[in-house]
Amino acid sequence: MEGKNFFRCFFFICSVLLITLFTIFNFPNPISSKVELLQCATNSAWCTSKNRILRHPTAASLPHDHTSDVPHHPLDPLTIIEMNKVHKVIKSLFENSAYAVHSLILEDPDKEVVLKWKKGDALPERKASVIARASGKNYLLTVGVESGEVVEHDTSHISGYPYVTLDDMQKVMSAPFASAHFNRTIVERGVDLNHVACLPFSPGWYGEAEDGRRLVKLECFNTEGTANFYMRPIEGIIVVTDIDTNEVVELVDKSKHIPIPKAAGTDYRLSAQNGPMIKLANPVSMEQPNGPNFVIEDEHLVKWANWEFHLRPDPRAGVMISRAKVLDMETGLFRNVMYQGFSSELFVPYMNPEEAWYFKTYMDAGEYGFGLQALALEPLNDCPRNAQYMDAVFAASDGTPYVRSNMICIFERYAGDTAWRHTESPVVVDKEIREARPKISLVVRMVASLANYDYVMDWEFHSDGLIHIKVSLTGIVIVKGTSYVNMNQVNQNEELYGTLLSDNIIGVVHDHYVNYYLDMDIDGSDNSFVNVHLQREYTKGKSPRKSYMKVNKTVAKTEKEAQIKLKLYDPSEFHVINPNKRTKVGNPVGYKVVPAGTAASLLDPEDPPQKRSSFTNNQIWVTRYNKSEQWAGGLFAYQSHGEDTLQVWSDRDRPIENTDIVLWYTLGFHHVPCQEDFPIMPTISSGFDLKPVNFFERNPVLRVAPYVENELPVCKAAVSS
Ligand SMILES: *[C@@H]1O[C@H](CO)[C@@H](O)[C@H](O)[C@H]1NC(C)=O
Ligand SMILES: *[C@@H]1O[C@H](CO)[C@@H](O)[C@H](O)[C@H]1NC(C)=O
Ligand SMILES: *[C@@H]1O[C@H](CO)[C@@H](O)[C@H](O)[C@H]1NC(C)=O
Ligand SMILES: [Cu+2]
Repeated sequence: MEGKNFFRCFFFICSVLLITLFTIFNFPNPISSKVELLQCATNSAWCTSKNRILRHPTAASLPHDHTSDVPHHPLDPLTIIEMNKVHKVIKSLFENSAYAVHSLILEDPDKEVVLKWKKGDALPERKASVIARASGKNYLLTVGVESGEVVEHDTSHISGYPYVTLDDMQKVMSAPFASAHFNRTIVERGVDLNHVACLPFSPGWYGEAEDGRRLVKLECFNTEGTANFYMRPIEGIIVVTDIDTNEVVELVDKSKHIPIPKAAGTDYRLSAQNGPMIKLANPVSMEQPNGPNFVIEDEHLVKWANWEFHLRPDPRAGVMISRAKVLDMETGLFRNVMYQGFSSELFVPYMNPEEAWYFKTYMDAGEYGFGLQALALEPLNDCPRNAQYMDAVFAASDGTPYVRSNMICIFERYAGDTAWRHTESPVVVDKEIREARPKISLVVRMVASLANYDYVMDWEFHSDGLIHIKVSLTGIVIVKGTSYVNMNQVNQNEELYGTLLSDNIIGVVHDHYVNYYLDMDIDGSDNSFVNVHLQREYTKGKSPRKSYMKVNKTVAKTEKEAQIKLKLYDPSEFHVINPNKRTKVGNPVGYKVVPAGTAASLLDPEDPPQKRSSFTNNQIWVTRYNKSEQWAGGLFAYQSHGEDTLQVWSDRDRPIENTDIVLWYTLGFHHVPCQEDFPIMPTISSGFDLKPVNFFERNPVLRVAPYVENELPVCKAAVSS
């Protein structure tokens, strides 16, 4: 009670100041507002202000109705108005007979057009790229938003199907219950038919016998007594179903002796926890009394510190970053770094060849739509208090738009790290020198929940020019039922395909790969890829030293020369440079990709899943820019054979020197589950960097001011009323 009065008192003292502050903030006079802020911070007015407790109500973070949105930039996603126009065209095209829209997105204007466009210019013609299915055929269409003109592209040479729609999934989930055999085997296993959920898993592709039908393999779970039904698999039942007809094609009914794992201890919800809690009694938060340092102009153009980029949600990739440019403090000019970057495909092969498991080799972006599965973020826990959110407008399977709110969050991060520092001891200089600068970055985040698994996808921009691309895995490991409850029951040589995590539950070994498309344009589109090889050189008696490490640079001439498998004892750096532009001292300007998450696939290259996801054959690839080569696992990844993949494009071995090139990076994790992953796994992360190399003339964050005590707010937890 006393605390509350204390805060109220401060609120009154500071309220006058606050009003003054708001008046000042409305004028572009950063110096005077900063002075006022200092006074207020010491009085903690910010700490009790409504703005701190409710998030800054800026235009970008207010829930907003998108019905009248208009595009401002050539790369802005299609608006509701535009999608409705395209929807009409599609409907009339199929003459109101049955069709399904699998994807309806902006068709990016040609790169030259976007590069030439300046704010204030008229927008280039708005076009939609539509993937639809009707009468058992895939359609790839370009639709003029205003003209209604339709161009159909021939895709008859590409195998596979577009990603399943939410409608497809919803409809097919009830298909097993039409089978009397299915009902019987469920009841025989002691499971109540009212507590069964069947999830549609993509079947992969294992030979031509599976062609000609769009299939799913449903696996069923007992939902009784837990929200975490994934821990209660009804092992050995796979219901192979035709998505188009909902007809059960085959029922695999094995492993009847395996019991359904118990529900106890599987629920992860707060309400289901009993026992002592780990308590962090003192809350930790990041305070930004003056609001964020970034602005989002015209809904999609993000400007922060020395960075500027276009950000849009995409139903397949999730987050698309375009036109990323960094301000050069030496010249005051923005410089191009990356034309476009996004997660192009995923590959998650489970390592169990048995009948109910062998097909589990998911390509989540191409089979399910990575962005489509990104649900609303949970403020304060998915993203910090100082985050702002961006909504997505996606198309439903009839082609009508809907809003996915809070799909992406954008926030500044101060994690207590240093951007650079040095201390010089007074032994050498008269007076000790201590210089340190805080590292502050900007994070763009999305979380895709692919049924059981959650992928937290971050793009983190640093003011020293570095871009950190991070994937965090959490959520629920897909498990296999077993009759074992203790390892002492398992024969020494018996293959479990995983780890016994709990009674009757095996966490099956698997991998996760995420391939990134990175169209680097370092100071322009014509770039080269350089292998900066580090090798051992011998001094041959010319020095007391026997050997040293030497740098040997080789420019890759063709695509095959840029198929890179990382080697720990034969290392290289990998640079994308602009050979036509040099620094003052004569080095070509560049960026390097700094690998991490380097798990490499151990599957046979001719194994069907590996062929389909052959982008995991190398960690780094470089291809010649081609607008239609975006999806590393193929345009139609679902049941694809693997003839439209990054490997196939790269094997054309086109010239890549001093031309427009695309860098591809495959981030990988091997995952041998452990007991800590039960019943829900603690987050594990890995990320790689795009880092400037001889891009700037000098340390680009030299002229960053340090923090001083008075500038930072000191707040207590928000007072509840
Ligand atoms: C199977 O069980 C479900 C749920 O009780 C029921 O709705 C359905 O009609 C049953 N199917 C058959 C073929 O009996
Ligand atoms: C540098 O590397 C290239 C390609 O591996 C090799 O052919 C060449 O001999 C190397 N040069 C030196 C000086 O080591
Ligand atoms: C561009 O990519 C498409 C799809 O892979 C291919 O058919 C076409 O030949 C490519 N064009 C060039 C010039 O490589
Ligand atoms: Cu995993």
